[in-house]
Amino acid sequence: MPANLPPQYYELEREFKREKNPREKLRLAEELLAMMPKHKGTDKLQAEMKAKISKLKKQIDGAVKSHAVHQAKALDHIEKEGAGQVILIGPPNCGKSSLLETLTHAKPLIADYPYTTREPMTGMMEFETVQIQLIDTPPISSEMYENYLSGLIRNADLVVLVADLAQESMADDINYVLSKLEEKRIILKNEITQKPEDPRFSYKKTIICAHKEYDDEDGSRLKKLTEIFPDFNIVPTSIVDDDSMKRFKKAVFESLCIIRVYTKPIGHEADYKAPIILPIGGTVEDAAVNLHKDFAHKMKYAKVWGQGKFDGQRVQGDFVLNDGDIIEFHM
Ligand SMILES: Nc1nc2c(ncn2[C@@H]2O[C@H](COP(=O)(O)OP(=O)(O)OP(=O)(O)O)[C@@H](O)[C@H]2O)c(=O)[nH]1
Ligand SMILES: [Mg+2]
Repeated sequence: MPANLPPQYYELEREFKREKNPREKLRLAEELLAMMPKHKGTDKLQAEMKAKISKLKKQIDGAVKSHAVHQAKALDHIEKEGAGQVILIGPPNCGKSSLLETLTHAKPLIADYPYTTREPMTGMMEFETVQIQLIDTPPISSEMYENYLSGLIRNADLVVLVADLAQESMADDINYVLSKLEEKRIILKNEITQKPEDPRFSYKKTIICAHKEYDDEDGSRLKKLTEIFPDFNIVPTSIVDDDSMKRFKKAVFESLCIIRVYTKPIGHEADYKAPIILPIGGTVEDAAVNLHKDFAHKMKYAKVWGQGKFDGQRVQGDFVLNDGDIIEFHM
């Protein structure tokens, strides 16, 4: 039986063969498997691809565990921590490291000259009851693009593209970043409603941070930015404006499209310290699985407190939860 593979498959396969980075190779292998029509004619091909995927996973796993690689630091991948991973990217000197320093306990190098940051650095940003991981990165310009940035960006849950309102060239600098990433097959978008048609590309949810807002005295640069990038959510910020930092945190949380659900042991108060994080649309069953993989089978029903429902409403596994809901599981 012929495999009848689409032409895009062969393009992607060539890409896969050329790729040297194991993580990127794994991503492409998974795309190839997803693209394969599932019928008798592709049985062997599917099995081969699954074997390649498993081998790549082992290779990556082994590399992470190996002391030598640990020492050399794999810059293209940072383990996720907290409720979401957010990567700060942008032109040189726009204030990425200053944002990391202001919003987390991290102590990055900050200077009034460009190309200060040489390697990614992480920090945890607190927003109400959750911790969000921020990654500061080296700048992107015509003089510099660290190749590992592509992997880091693809893996992140959200991109914050930082524009420098102190620079006349701020819109050109942002356009340069957008086009450079497009060259690397990463498209930054305000909203992602579907996968890219060409599987070699990745879409990444992005907000623009219009930074150093006080350097834009008459607001003309912010106005220009909103006119040039009307599709993006633009958040004006300054590290000396606490309110703007609060707005920034809120915008980041909302853009992550997640909800916080608090658990409540029967007869006790809810635990607000360690919420369960679910994607928007997450159900009672998702929350149960998140706690423990067997929990969902054992659960008979749950009680939920929150907006738009009566207190202690009895619900089943398919009940859709909202941000801030409190849940009590009954076995
Ligand atoms: N006026 C003003 N200056 C800021 C603000 N945030 C950062 N800066 C200044 O901008 C300069 C660059 O800041 P960094 O945080 O090092 O910028 P960066 O984007 O990390 O720079 P690279 O690592 O070189 O890409 C420093 O002099 C900061 O003090 C702000 O909100 N307002
Ligand atoms: Mg920096």
